[in-house]
Amino acid sequence: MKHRRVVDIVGVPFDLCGPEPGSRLGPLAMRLVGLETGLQRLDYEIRGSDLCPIDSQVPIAAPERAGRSLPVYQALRDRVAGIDPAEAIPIVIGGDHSLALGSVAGALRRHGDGLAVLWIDAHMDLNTPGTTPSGNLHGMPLATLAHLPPGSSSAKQRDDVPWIDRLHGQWPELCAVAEPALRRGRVAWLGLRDVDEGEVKNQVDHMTGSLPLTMQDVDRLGVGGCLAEVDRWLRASGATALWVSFDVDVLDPVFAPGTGTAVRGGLTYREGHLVAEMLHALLGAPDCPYRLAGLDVVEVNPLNDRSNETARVATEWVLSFFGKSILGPRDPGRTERVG
Ligand SMILES: [Mn+2]
Repeated sequence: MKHRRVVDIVGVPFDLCGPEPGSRLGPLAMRLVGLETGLQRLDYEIRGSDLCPIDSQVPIAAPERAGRSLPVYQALRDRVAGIDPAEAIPIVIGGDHSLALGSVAGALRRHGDGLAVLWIDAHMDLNTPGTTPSGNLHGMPLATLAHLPPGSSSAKQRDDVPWIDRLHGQWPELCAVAEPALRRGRVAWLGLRDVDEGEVKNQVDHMTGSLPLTMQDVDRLGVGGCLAEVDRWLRASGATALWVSFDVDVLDPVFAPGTGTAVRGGLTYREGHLVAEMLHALLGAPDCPYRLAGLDVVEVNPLNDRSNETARVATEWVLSFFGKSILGPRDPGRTERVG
């Protein structure tokens, strides 16, 4: 009997930690354009459900948000940790990117030290209370996962983020969601183009061995060259599992306008798909020493969108990531040679 692959889709309709609400509708929007039927057509069995119902309460005052978010991260962590990697692959659909604290923390419980993360995003998401310009937790998940020290906040931050002291107080609790912490050399970024000065400092000072690939790297090396670099880095680091965190804002806003913090100069539709297809090929290669731990797809915000285009492009990306190809299953592996 043919082995059926199983995916466990965890929708997280949660968006308290971006600039404005709306990405709580992302999981629904992606289901409505056929995420599940598309995966079924690729012969995946679908499990899972949303982590919580869609909350209709707005607005929620900024100082309250981190406290309201903590139980969501903990619940998501426990949910992902409860998925046996031998049985199913977790797909976490957001929601804002702060929820990766929960999803990756869940994967860390399963894969421990061997877990690496590929952060496909226009942003580095490595701010701490000492560097954040906005106070929004969706710009800090990697810093909490890696247990970065909070740093001290500037006078300007105190003006811009009046609840910054509360955030400093909550930092240890937020970091404690991830136990063990993500190893600091085990993060690669792809598609960076809007990075805060403080994040660069955090990366240089604390993230020795991590691999930041920017849009300029994509321009110079192409998607294929960048992914070959990621693959080399993963093999050299001895990683045994890879969590892929896909923020739809890595795509150019021409193709993915429905997101909270769009930045021009991103991946084209074709480049985005090539990333997905090549990751599929890398992870499926017979000698690949690391296995797929799971996938986040975040920051689809239908309220900023045009005709649900962004949920559609994100869904198509997921299908490519899970093996959809132009010529179907008989496509003779043309994307398998990388670099
Ligand atoms: Mn992000």
